[in-house]
Amino acid sequence: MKYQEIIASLPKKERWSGAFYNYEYQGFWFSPFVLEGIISVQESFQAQTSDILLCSAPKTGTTWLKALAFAIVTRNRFDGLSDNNNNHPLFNAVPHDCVPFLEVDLVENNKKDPEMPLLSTHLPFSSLPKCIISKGCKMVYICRDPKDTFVSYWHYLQRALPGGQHDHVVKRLSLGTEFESFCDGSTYYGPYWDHVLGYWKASIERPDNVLFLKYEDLKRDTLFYVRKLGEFMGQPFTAEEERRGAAERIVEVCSLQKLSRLEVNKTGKHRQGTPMSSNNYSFFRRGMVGDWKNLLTPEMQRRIDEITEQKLHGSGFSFS
Ligand code: PAP
Repeated sequence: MKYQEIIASLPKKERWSGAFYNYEYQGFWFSPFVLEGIISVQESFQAQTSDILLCSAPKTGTTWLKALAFAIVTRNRFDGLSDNNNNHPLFNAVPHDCVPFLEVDLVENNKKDPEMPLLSTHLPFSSLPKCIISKGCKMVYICRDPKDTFVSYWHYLQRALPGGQHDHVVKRLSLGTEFESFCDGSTYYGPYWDHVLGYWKASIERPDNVLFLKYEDLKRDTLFYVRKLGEFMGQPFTAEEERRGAAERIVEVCSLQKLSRLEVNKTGKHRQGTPMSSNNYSFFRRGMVGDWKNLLTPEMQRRIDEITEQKLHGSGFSFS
């Protein structure tokens, strides 16, 4: 409630036929359900030098990155990842519930499990609490082709919302309207391209602090990036671990196929009873590169490609 005056003064745009508004804050658009938390963590979050942030815009590989990073950093704490170790957190909770989400979970109490350095955020680089940068915290950013990101977002809305507080919205969803909002940057945490560029520039300026990944690369050679993540997060795989295939095992356990078949991810709910409630299965769908071909018209494809070209021009970054 503390920040309602600030929020009331922000530019806003109607979402989902008036179901609620998104607000523009510091150059990005946010849903009202996270905005208070964002302003609050910007004011009072206390980063530790050892914190490692998993950063992403929505629908770009967040769930997968959380699962992989969590499995890597906790591999000596939880007894392996064998199929008969039913106690491992990844077998009992959606990856989102294994890694605290900065702008929601760390708002009031700054308490993190001291043995688990990971936290996650969808915040753009420019809106991160300043102490995260000044303390030199490590960050891993994942991005994805904007066309697949939009398509994933579109399917997510229809899978996540039913049965929750926004059930009534599902009938009002329109592909055309969502597409326009994605293109004009007003879907949550948008503009997507600016989000990516913020972390891209940070990764060039601070390569030791920011590891920049692409979903498509992670799909192409997951094992290579699991090893890279281990090194970057200060926990490289030892020769003994390599001999017993520890990195390979993490790749396998965190695969879409494995995670999506777990009971908790088929039937469980994330943040049940809150405005951010969603069905766990909505975080796992096809995981395909190029799935946009199954939804976007040639005109839509052209439109996103044009925006991408304009936005990335001169940045040195390309999605391909
Ligand atoms: P979030 O921002 O709501 O957390 P996020 O995890 O970033 O969503 O994106 C979901 C996408 O990641 C889905 O893509 P799709 O809609 O194109 O299928 C989902 O299938 C994919 N995904 C989730 N888990 C994995 C995984 N283990 N491996 C590969 N892709 C995954």
